[in-house]
Amino acid sequence: MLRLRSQSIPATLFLILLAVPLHAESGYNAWLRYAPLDDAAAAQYRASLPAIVVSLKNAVPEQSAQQELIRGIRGMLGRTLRIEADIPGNEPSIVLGTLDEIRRRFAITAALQPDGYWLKSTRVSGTRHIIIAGANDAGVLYGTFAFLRKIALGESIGEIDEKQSPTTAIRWVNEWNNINGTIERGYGGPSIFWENGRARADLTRVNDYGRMLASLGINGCAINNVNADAKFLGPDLIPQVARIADALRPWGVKVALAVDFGSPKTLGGLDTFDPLDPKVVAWWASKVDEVYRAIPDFGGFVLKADSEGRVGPSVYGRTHADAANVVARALKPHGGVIFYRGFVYDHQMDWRNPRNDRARAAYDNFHDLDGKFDDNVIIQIKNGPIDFQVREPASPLFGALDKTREAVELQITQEYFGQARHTVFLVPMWKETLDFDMRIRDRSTPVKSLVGAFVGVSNVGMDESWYANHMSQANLYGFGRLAWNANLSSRQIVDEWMRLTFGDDPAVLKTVVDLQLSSWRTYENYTGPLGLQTLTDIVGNHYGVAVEASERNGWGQWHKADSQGVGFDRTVATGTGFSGQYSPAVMKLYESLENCPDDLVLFLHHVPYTHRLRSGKTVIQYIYDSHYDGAEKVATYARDWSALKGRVDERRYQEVLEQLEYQAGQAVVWRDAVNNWFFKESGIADAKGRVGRHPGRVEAESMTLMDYVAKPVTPWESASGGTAVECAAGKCTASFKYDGNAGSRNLVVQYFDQLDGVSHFRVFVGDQLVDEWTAADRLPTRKVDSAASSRRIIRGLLLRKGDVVRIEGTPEGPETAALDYVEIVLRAGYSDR
Ligand code: GCW
Repeated sequence: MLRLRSQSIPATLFLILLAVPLHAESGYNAWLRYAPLDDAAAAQYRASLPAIVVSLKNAVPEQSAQQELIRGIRGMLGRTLRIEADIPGNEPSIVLGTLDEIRRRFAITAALQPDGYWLKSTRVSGTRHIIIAGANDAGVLYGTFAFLRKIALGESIGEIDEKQSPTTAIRWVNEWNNINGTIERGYGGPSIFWENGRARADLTRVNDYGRMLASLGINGCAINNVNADAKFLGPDLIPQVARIADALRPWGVKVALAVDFGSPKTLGGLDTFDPLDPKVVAWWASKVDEVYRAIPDFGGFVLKADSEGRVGPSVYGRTHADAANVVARALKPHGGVIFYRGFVYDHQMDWRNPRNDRARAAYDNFHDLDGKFDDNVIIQIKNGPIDFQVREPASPLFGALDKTREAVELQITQEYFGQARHTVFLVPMWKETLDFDMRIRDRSTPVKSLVGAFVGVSNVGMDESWYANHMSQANLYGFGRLAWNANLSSRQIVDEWMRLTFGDDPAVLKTVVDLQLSSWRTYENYTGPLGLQTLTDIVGNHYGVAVEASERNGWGQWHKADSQGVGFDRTVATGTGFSGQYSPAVMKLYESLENCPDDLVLFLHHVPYTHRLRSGKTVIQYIYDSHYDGAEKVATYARDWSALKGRVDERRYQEVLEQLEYQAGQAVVWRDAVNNWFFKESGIADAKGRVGRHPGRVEAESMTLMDYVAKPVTPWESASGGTAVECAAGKCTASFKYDGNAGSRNLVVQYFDQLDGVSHFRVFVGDQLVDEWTAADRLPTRKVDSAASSRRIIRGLLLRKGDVVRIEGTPEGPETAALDYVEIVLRAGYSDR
């Protein structure tokens, strides 16, 4: 074997080792990368950090804490801490333990809430020790992560004395995973938990996910879809759930399950699931006993009943309290809780009745039951009254339950927010809900003061980066940080996340922080502003634009736009009375058109298109302008990110760039679709003359077509001119003559990429092939529609008047190599290179 000569190697080898992660980051370690600190910082920490670690307990979470500390210090400082069994008399050490253990050894203590921690530098007979004390075992773990975070962020640990306790005791995630490995509304690949009806054989990813959760202080995880399969409580699966619990336990994360209310019948073989029937009471009790025998630290259940086709207590004329309590009483002796979802509504509502209003449902279903729920029932309330839309007011139910425990449910997975293909940082939106003052009894009562638990619908998957978008990780990070301390600001959160995830190069930091902080407003601008909701295809994939999808059906997400006006009258005076579900002070704000904030005006009022907003703009002009602003802004995101080449590791640089360029293209699709729709409906022109006019655009249907056939697209607004050309032959071409001035131009090809085929495209100028690509993306549609609409930019083509541009499409499978239009422009996307 070749032996390296040791003298000259170590320094270079060390540098190479340090350099590697910069070029090959997959995002797997998210904010827990422990990237090497720069030399000066590392030297400082090395000088002040003890070389020894002592854990006062041998139990699991402390052991994880100790291992994490070693891993983190090794990564950041290139030094391996030595484990000692006991505190050394004359050498500095880092000591991990609960407050009780620390008190016994150091005779110092502090007041902490459960899960809280204390980072404390102290001296014993002149020797310095750093204490990481937890109120309980989990607190030791959280303190360790906090300590490592401080080092990663370059904060001083010299004379440290910091206490933190979480503001809410229960901080859980829900994973809408199915037993076959699919995830409802998951965009980061298949389940990390389940595969083919069983827990995955290899649960390494679950363990690593537990580590990520613990780093944020998240202490529970419901590992299956709330549209629950009763089988999860069956004798085959309980041991499987126990295996998953084993993988999460080292990180202090309790496992929980979503359950089906019909289980006593479907699974238990009873002839009823009536919550008041003694047989049903006994069934739940014995089932829960069985679960706790397998998993003694099991967290509890999540229950979606009487909603979206799930069975519930209404079958027997019972109340939600009856339903929640029968399960709660089974869990109670074991210390378990039940999260009962407030997301209960009728999805078969008559849209013709102007009094019907889905937004009222949660409050109407629950407020009369206040006081009837057992104390281990927590009503899990989505942030808004509809369903995770781009903007909603805070759910009035938060203010309607005086005697009942409440949880806020936030959606980390970006169902209505571009499904991880768009970057949208949700923390600013969540904070609006959490900080919203419900003015209960005319006193300051922000939502965050009313909720005792946080639940985030996370839906990570097997994708290396967990969500298939590096930027989306910031939403899990932000959820966890807010669940721990709802008073942190969005900027603080994103700044931390950013530095831990990408490092602290000031240019990168500024670009990403600006991008993330503006991204929600940007997304709202090019989707559904003014409280219109997302305007997406709500009866299909919840992804592409489909303005009318929410109208004239029972799902109740109506915006009620017609030729005269737009918006849903939810006032007490003339509408559905929704605004009356709030306290008088909030009602006053929402009830009158004059007081209502512009951002929610169409959520609460029906107005003519010419209504002037508080900003002075008309509603219709606001719709047009915001869509242009939004699309323009995403183009700047891609441009600004592209300027970071060489400052971010190559892989993540490329992946983020591709994502942002794609998003910039989709923002144009949204812009045109929504604006064209409202233009057609209202008949009012854009004061700035943009809507319906696209300089340099050549519709595919107006080109010279060989074998391509023009077809109408549904809904019409999802393609330019309402029409696409599709290829039914083996190969088709569409060509046109360029009649602009000579010069360098960008050529934008708007084509459709469905998920059931991989078409091939080639573009020629004259006889010269200038670009080719395959439509191999996995977009969530089989149709030629806005979700499939994709963009290819060919930059810097030197064109002359009279040049013939020819696009050749070769379809594959059911996909038809469909084309929408070509644009020849000076500027397109983020740069003119
Ligand atoms: O947002 C909607 C989703 C459903 C989901 C439901 C819920 C799990 O479109 O997929 O079902 O909410 O929260 O129960």
